[in-house]
Amino acid sequence: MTDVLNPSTGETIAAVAGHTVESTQDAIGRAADAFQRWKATAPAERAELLRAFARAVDADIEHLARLEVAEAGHTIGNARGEAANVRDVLNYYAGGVERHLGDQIPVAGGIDVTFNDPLGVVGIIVPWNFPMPIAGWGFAPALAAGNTVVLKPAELTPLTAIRLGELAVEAGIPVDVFQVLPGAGSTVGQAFTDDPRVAKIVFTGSTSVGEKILAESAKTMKRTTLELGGKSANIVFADADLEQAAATAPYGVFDNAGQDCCARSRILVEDSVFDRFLELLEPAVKGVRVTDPSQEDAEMGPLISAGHLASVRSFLDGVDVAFTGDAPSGAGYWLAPSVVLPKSPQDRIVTEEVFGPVVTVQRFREESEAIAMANDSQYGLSGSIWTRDIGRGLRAARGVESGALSVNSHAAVRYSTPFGGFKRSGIGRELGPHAMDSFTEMKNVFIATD
Ligand code: TAP
Repeated sequence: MTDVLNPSTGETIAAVAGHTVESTQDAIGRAADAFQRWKATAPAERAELLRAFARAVDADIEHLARLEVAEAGHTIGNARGEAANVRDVLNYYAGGVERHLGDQIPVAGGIDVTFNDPLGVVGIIVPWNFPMPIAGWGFAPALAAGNTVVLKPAELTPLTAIRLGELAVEAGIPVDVFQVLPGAGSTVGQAFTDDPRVAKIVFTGSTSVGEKILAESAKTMKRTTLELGGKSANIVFADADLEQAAATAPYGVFDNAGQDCCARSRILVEDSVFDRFLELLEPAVKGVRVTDPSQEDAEMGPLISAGHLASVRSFLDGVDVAFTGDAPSGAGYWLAPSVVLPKSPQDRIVTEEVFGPVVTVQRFREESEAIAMANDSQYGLSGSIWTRDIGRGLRAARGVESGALSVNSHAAVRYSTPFGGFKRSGIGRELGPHAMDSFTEMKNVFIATD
């Protein structure tokens, strides 16, 4: 049994039995059997079952949200939005089941058509930072495309995933089509990667584990979608609405206590407005309400664990902290939002993913330098650009090597638009209109008519 702790208090809230390698292999075997039936389900029926699942999630939003506040320390407002996101993603891909079209291609001597065949069993490995949405971004399109799913939540945050598994069954999703298997990454996750019956792995988490999964998946030629780390830039040009850019910058990085692969954790500010921007940023950071995440007005909660808090704190050793916000003291894993002025672009705090409520602010002199600084990273997941010049906004958005950029906004992930990273931020795209393609093999069939 593994204890699940409330990160706001450090208290144990549940104990969850983890799967073994053997019980994981049994579950994969049942998922492989269920695949034969699920892929043969009539499209309209599969779509209706996913809509029923969405309705079950909708009816359970408050319960799911309270679980997420308790196990992950998410603010109650965010947690409700995350449960609603699972519902919305299920509905979105339910709408895709009957619209996942193939092609008819002009050829001589017959007709040529393509089919989107499901892959089989899909293994989804989920991290602790957004336990519900990240699970849904994988299982909704996977199920819609006709695959069965085995899903491993993070050991730190298994409770909402377990509940989603129950809701699927209550909604009528056939047995073994969607199984949630709590347990350790080195046991359950590794068993997914090792098993030749698993056709695809969807992994979200650290770049180091992602690299391992990619290498090991090659042995059985598994398809992979990897969503890994980030070190995204928030570029503020001198012609931007500075008040708006400064007021929103804290929420672009400190949301979910900075435990967000899309966190805009490097603010790059044009030299001529650097000092003014910092003057505006300070009250905005101090205004972030860091408190008990179950309170309706909470804007930031604790970090996920004592170990992670120590890891994030280690980035603050020996750096120049310009100013901080507030955080509760006492029990729980709290850290005040912190703004750092790095000494060099090579500082660890500039180059490595901190995954906590810490942001650096650096200056640039011209557009080309801003883009070069944004791209001076092994990662390329997200980013923001603030300017009133639409041409510059578009040039910068095209120039930054990142998968999901926003101009005059910190919007990152919408279920109707593609999401994923360049460079070492990952492989493949989740969400958006084409996500079901990555859960199918395209089959080409030629039928002679002559
Ligand atoms: P990881 O170790 O990468 O964990 C992510 C998931 O992978 C968890 O479910 C984990 O299981 C599982 N896992 C671990 N080893 C595995 C293996 N050998 N085979 C298959 N699955 C395995 O991340 P973490 O330790 O939680 O966080 C470390 C750092 O990763 C963070 O500080 C942050 O920088 C980054 N991170 C990034 C993201 C995103 S969204 N890109 C999310 C979380 C963390 P367990 O239950 O055993 O942990």
